[in-house]
Amino acid sequence: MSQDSILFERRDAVARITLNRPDVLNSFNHEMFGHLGAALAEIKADRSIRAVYLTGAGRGFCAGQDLGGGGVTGDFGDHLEESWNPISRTIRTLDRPVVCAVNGVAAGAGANLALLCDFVIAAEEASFVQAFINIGLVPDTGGSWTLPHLVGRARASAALMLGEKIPAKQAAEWGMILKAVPLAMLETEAWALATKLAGMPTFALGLTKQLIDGAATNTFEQQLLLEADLQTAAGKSADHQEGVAAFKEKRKPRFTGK
Ligand code: T3D
Repeated sequence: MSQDSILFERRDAVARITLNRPDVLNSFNHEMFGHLGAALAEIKADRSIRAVYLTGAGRGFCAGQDLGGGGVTGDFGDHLEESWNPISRTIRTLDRPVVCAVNGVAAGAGANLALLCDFVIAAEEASFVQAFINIGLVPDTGGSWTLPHLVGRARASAALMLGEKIPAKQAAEWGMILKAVPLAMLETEAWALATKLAGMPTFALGLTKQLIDGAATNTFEQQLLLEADLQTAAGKSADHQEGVAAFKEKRKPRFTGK
């Protein structure tokens, strides 16, 4: 499937999504929410897709909500529930890893869209701007949750309350993203990571994602119990059997994602 504002293609077990409104730094209009939602629904339903790669076309990754023509009209909370929040929930609960290749500036909900992903690799030329405060809004698209968890209160306060550009290298130093690489290396590095993940034990990766998010709110005791539950499930998987067999036979495992 290929739609204008969102390009969606399959390459083996990796689904590639490109935000594609480069003239407005891939900011989201109504149509784009629909197309991204459809692409994510297709990925969710198709278990032969084992990793997702998200990037932007042109010089920006995503400048958040399209502010052209006056921006959002009506109740902003309702708009969030209809547009950004379903995307945020789908990415965080998707039982497959999502790699985000941030090719340029990521602002407002666009920055937080990137930070929802499991692996964020950014071009050194890119930056992250919590632009909400610059237009009198509060952070959304999960940023008020993700940022404090990723970088701690002091740095989250600086990012969210000052609304200044945070260069990719600084974002990496802060632990906001995995790493910053030269733009010329971005696609190669991020794609290699997505391909590697697509060949790993997908079921266990999905459960690991649940554990990582669980740790944000669980007590230590709750987390031990969650680990026990999810290990029961992982222990029954074909990939666990394959992993052990390959270890015993001193060969590389051939994981199927089941
Ligand atoms: O309830 C709700 O749902 C509210 C939802 C809110 C979610 C949000 O995301 S709120 C935050 C919205 N986003 C912003 O406030 C960011 C606005 N953009 C910027 O601050 C800057 O453009 C950037 C820092 C991102 C990049 O700056 P720079 O200097 O590299 O580029 P530029 O020249 O400002 O932008 C290039 C073009 O993209 C320009 O168009 P032009 O002049 O070439 O025709 C600019 O108008 C356009 N553009 C950038 N951001 C947006 C946009 N057009 C529409 N909407 C945008 N968000």
